[in-house]
Amino acid sequence: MLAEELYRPLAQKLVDAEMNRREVVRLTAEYPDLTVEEGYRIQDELIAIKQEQGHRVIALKMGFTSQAKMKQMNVHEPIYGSVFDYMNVEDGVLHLDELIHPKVEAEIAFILGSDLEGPGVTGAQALAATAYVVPALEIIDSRYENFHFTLPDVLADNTSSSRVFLGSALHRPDGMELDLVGVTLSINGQVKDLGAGAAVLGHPAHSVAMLANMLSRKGRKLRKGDMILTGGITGAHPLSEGDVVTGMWGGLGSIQFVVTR
Ligand code: 0L1
Ligand code: MG
Repeated sequence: MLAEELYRPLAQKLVDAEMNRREVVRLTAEYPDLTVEEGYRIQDELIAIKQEQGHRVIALKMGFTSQAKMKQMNVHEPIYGSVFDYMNVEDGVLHLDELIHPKVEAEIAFILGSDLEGPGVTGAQALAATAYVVPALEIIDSRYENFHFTLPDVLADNTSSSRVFLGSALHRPDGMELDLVGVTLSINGQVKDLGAGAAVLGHPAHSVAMLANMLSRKGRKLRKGDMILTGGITGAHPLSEGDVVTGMWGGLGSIQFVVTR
């Protein structure tokens, strides 16, 4: 069991790695018995540190929501983390100097119109509670060397949250078949990846429901106005200086950004 006094310094180490743009060795190299629960507790400390620094959580995010990724990581449940205000990029420019080794993936974000409290929330209930959906390009940037981590490590590292580009138009989900929404992710005019909303647990609303159910184990619930990034529809692709990245979602619009030093 991880000693009580280690949670804060381990979280601080990951905060420092992000701020100094310097990757660190995964925590489980030193603490091989770190558990999933302890990973989430370090994440809680990390969130507390950032809030003490004046940052605000603007969204929750789900990760490992595709069967392929869960199998690769040998996990049976997705993971969740937080997205902070300073991570929301509004000018269409991703600055590599602020990051370690960023990758981009295409997602759909949900904005709730009413509270959602588990356990037992279904995808249909999550959809009914959704006011709007909006396309999102998420930037993940593990603070660990070469993206090498185990499940507790990535939980402690706030699920690699780094930046997000959100679509400018909100869309009502009524009548939309979000599982059938097609997405292409292009870099410099070449389609690098594509997929459909169904890549996310069969339907992205299932991801919101699962998050509500996972949070309920901790006595938490999703609230009206919360934004949830539901998980990658495409894989995550590394970025280089000069890249022009374009995501296009059927019926939801597109997002473009450039990568600079
Ligand atoms: O957003 C996500 O899919 C979570 C990613 C966490 C793991 C990674 O860094 O690949
Ligand atoms: Mg993601």
